[in-house]
Amino acid sequence: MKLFLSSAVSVLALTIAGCGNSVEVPSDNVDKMVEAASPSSDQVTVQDAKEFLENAEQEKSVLNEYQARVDWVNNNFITEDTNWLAAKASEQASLLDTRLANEAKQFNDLSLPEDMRRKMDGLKRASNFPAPERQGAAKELSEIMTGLNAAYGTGKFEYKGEMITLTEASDIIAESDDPEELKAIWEGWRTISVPMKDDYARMVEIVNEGSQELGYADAGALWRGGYDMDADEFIAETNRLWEQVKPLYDQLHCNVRAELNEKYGNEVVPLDEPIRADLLGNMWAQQWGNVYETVAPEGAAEGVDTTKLLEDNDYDALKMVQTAEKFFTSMGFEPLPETFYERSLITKPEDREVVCHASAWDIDEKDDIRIKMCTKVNGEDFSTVHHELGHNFYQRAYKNQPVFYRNGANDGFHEAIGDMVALSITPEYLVKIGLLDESEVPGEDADLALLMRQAMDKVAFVPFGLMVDQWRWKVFSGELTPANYNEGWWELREEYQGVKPPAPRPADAFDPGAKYHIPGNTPYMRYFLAHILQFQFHKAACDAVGFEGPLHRCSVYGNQEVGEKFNAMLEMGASKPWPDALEAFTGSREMDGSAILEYFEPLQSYLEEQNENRTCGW
Ligand code: X8Z
Ligand code: ZN
Repeated sequence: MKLFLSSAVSVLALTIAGCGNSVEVPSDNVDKMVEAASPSSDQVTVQDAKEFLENAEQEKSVLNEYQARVDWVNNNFITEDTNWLAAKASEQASLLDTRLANEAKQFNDLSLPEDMRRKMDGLKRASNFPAPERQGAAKELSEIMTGLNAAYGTGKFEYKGEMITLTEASDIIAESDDPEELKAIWEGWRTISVPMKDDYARMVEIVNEGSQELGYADAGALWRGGYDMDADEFIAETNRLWEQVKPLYDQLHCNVRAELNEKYGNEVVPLDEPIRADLLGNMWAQQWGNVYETVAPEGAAEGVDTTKLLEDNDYDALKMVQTAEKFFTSMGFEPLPETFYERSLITKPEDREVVCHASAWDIDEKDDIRIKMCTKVNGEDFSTVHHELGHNFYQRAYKNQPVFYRNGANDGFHEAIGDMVALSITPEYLVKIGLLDESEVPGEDADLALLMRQAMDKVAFVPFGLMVDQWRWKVFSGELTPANYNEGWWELREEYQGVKPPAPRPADAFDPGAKYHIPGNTPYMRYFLAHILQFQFHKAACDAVGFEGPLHRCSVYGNQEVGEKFNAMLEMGASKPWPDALEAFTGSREMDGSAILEYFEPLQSYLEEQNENRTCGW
């Protein structure tokens, strides 16, 4: 089973089901290797390793489908009992992962064909949250992780005498421009995570112990080891990518702060300080699109308001999903199976507790793919629907890979697929699908507006995408202890994003826990990488069709040639190091921020002009 993203439990078992699938070990020279086993391998042979991997794949297939189904029910219907079941399934998965990872160690010194070595390495990182071998550890870990996920999913707080959910609170953060109200809602949501802190700290101890048993310094090192490069090199790589994008972010920040200052005054938005995080239209200030109107370039022609178009055309959640599906099929991908529509959850049920955070699921690693989303009819969720379907189409493209390779080339690829497709939602595309009238297509003079809207989500996100796991890396390494979890979080928020809380935080606050992926235990650097990769993919696709205009005007809707090339990358799954997959589609072996810079180039010039007489920075 593989889902993107969702519950704690799912993350425990990182590899994959495919019950009944025959197990392939696509090495053509295993037999030769058996004869020529290295001298250090006098106890175990390559044949032993081959059999071990075959059995491991079978075992994981069976358990993962079971766990996926239990998890699906738990995330769609959070109760005492489904939490109990999910914790049990997670414990079983965790025990299996730990056993297999430890058994794999016996082959450490054996010279293996590259493909088998890759699978062995993958096995050691099968879980991002490994339990240690000692009795009771997997149970304790699974119970904590399931509990954290459920606590987030059911979180509510009192506002004006009523208990409100994240969905309701988010609407207020998106729409209100009353600083007092925004502050109250922002602080209110953060009360739900206060009780998580002790469990979180205990979980960190357990997964560090498990990671150390696997030979990693801590769980952060285990996570950083998943990118076909040295863990330290990966840190340098993320910093390099950030340095590329930072000048653009700094300009955007400077302009947004100045516009918010005009709106709210010096008291609320001082011009030399980080921006108050509750004023940016999003509960975590991770995407700022909801305050676009405040920063809309003056005098520039209007862009396109997708929310309004969807509303005016009577779109509902189902139609949004079908429209996104059509984008993929227009590129030559097979339509989604009927079961997708029968089994997915696409609107928020009123009668039960669900985890509303959007996710894509692969229940059996064959055809039972689904999404779970409390979809609202707006532009943001229209993009998210494409994001989720990107996961599903990727899952289906690599379903014929061996079990251990049914995954993204790296996790950033998985997050970038649907986003790349959504970059093709241009005005011209909206005309093609009947959402916009030909006469309403904004001219070149609206490019600034289009780019500003996009930057408020995509550029604003980049430092947030980077800092979340920088925080977790520090937590895992012990550089941050429970006593300074929260200060450490806000130091990074300030350093990278230039945002600050609306008021000093209480001593017991655990603000990281109010962001889904912390209690949901989903690594986050994947989204940072995806924000670089999606533009790289988009540029490669546009180059492939010979598009000559500005990148943000390019749409690859209906282009089967691009679809074929795209599919060639997707169907590789994780069978090869990610630079091979990247090269297959883009011709380059390096992740590179120059495509996002090229996309926003006209905006960058505008921002620099706007900021000319301003003091930027914080
Ligand atoms: O969690 C998600 C997706 C599911 S994989 C909806 N995203 C991150 C977030 O919401 O924080 C997509 C963008 C970043
Ligand atoms: Zn995703």
